[in-house]
Amino acid sequence: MKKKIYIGLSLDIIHHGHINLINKAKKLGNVTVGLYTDKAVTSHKRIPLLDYDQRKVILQNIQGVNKIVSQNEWDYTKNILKYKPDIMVHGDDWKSDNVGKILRSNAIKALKKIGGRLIEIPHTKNISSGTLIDRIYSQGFPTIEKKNYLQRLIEAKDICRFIEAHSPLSAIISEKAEFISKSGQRTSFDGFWSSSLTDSTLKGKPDIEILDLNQRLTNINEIFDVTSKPLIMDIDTGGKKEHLDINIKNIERNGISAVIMEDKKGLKKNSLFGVEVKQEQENIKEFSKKISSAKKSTKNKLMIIARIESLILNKPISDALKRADHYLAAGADGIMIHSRKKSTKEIFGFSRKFRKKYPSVPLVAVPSSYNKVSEKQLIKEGFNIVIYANHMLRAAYPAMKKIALEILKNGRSFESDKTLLSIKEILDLIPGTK
Ligand code: SPV
Ligand code: MG
Repeated sequence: MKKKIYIGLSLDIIHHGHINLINKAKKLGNVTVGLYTDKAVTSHKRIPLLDYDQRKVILQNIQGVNKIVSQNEWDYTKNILKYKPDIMVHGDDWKSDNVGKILRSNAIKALKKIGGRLIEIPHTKNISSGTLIDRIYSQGFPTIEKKNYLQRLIEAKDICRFIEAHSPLSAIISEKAEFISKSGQRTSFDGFWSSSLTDSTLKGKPDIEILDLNQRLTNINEIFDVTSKPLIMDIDTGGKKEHLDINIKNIERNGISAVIMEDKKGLKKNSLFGVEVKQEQENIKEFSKKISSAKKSTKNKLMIIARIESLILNKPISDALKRADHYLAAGADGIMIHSRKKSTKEIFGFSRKFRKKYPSVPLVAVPSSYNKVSEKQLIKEGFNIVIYANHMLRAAYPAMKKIALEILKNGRSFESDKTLLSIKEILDLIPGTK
């Protein structure tokens, strides 16, 4: 009887390295391919360009593949124990990768349990899906995919993690940031938040809708020039309803994935002031009209997320829930519920009731004040997107202030040098500087 051979593939971009692997596996027996689901890929890296079903069609038409099963985790253990292959085949390149080493040792342990063994094939030189995909993304993110990309991300991930980007450099830092846990779990940010607060602060202006749309879009386009992750834009109140149609079309054309529009009116003040300043919530009917009109202006690529300010203005949870009903009926694609409390009591009071009624409507949290909350808790309470709304600028400001004062105090910069990026590092930071 032919031996059972197992290989795991994400197969987002097919290349000769895959064919080489399949051909070698084929010689050993009947090949089962564990095709990574979108969720499995996304738990480790970017969401695949092609979704699971599209990738499966490709795989079904590749010679030498006898069976396709889905692999739901980046780790092989579960599938090895389930499908009990005689041999698992893998490229030997995973030995030189930190996460790969952990996967390899887990796979060897699982194979031992079921009496199987591992055969490693020399990695096909000068090719990897990762490099090809990076090359595609470095060309920019096709506008048409942006909306789909965020929606697919919401579907594939327990929670999507967005971080404020006020400048191209802050966005580059966040795009590249990656944490690998001891168990080999890779964590990174899924995209950017263009914040009205930090965009305004960066320009030394108050967060009162004083920057015009073109200033905001210029900043965003500069970020898009050098990064490749989706962006959610804070559009404050959305401005005058007479301007909304042109503005929304402009925003969509610029490749933004979603806007968040808040239900305030008059001179907008930052929500984190709460009722310490005069700020007024728009009435439900008027704001619902704004949502419908914004939605009509899109070509259904841009998501319109309605932001409810009831809790900010000390109104009850019931008011927020009522507004959610109306805003969704008006066509909103998701809801952001905001709170400035330290405790999660009110925000979870809202999310529990909301989730019962709307099991799958995207729900967004911005835990700037209730920052003890963990992503795990937010997932449990039904949130789909977490936005770290101002953290990159809040990190930069004290660092810059400290250096400015130190230079004044010491009459030179020598003492500050140890906390600074070295001259070599800054020269090497952006490719092409040399
Ligand atoms: C922003 O980042 O500008 C926001 C979130 O709108 S908050 O500052 O909390 O209002
Ligand atoms: Mg704002």
